[in-house]
Amino acid sequence: MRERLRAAGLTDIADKVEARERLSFDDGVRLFETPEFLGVGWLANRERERRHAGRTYFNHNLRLEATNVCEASCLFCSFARLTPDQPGAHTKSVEQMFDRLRARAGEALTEVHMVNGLHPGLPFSYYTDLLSGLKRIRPGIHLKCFTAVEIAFFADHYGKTDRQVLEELRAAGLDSLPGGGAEIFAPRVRKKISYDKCDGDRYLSVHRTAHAMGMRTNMTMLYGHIETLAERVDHMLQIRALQDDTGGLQAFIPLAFHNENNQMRKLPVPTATDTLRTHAVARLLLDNVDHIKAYWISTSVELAQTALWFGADDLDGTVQEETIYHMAGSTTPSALSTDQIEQLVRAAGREPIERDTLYNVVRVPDAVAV
Ligand code: V47
Repeated sequence: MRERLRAAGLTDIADKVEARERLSFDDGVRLFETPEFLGVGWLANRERERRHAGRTYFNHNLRLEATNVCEASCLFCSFARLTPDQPGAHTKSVEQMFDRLRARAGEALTEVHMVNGLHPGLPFSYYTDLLSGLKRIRPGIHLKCFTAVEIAFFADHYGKTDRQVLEELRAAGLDSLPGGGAEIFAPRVRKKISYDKCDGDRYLSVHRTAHAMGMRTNMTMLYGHIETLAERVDHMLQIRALQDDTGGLQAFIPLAFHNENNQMRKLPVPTATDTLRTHAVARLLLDNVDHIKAYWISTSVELAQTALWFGADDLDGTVQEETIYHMAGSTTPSALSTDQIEQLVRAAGREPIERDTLYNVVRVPDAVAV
């Protein structure tokens, strides 16, 4: 492989990675542009194995969404409805949400991951009631709820600071923030695809505040639409800079654009090689982030398995009730059991480890005799 990397003019980057030196913006762009796809994957895999060997993390979680009414009009979104009276709009009562969790009483869930639309007509107490009720039903469950975009919306809409919102939600049971809403930070792109929700600086600032309060968070990047490769690198390096300051970020999740039932349906979706390369470049650039997650609902199950050899060490979770991607054309199942995930990881030649949201090991499944 060294010979291939040399022939592709990547020896300097390979040497830096080996010496654990930080890669630059230009290095990132070169890793995206080089035709030496396997070389980039090889470097990322070596880095992944240095950190985690063959270990591959997943968790037993439940996706919930309380409302898809959203005053933002992101062009890529197939899930939101602008007003409550539009066809397909729904807002659940807190009791209906509690029933969704109660229905899983027999399952060894460790996390609820909730993302909602930006609904202008609900009181703030709706969200605190939701959190405290979910915690009452399952006191041990980790509540990973509300993206930084939702936190910024709550602050503006209810006249609070970001910190007040986070503190009040934490007092009600919030444990950490999921990574949604990042899209691409570059204003050129953001103005076009999601012009009326919080900008990249605010997204990062909400995460900074959460980290300062001792909360852990994840961050994402929506790729494969109108962004340039340089804008992807810029996005990752802004995340790296924040992580240098706070250390509160747990995982980075590249999210592959899906093009059905939204205003960007004329664009093609990213190719398989683009998806694998994006996970690989993330592993190499984000030297201060422990985990790169392949979200199987976004990549496809097969590509998520392959990404485990291109820098990814996490497969997200069992998920169970997913709409954002399925409304945008994802053909994956909307749930996998922990047994299925374990088998997928093993079939990919890796070792499954069930974790909780904070990456504490919950269970190391026994290898199945063949
Ligand atoms: O914020 C919406 C994206 C995100 C589309 O933190 C789309 O552990 C592709 O953030 N095509 C929600 N992407 C999902 C998310 C996530 C997923 C898994 C784990 C974690 C975590 C977070 O989905 C949204 C948006 O960026 N999205 N529509 C679409 N058409």
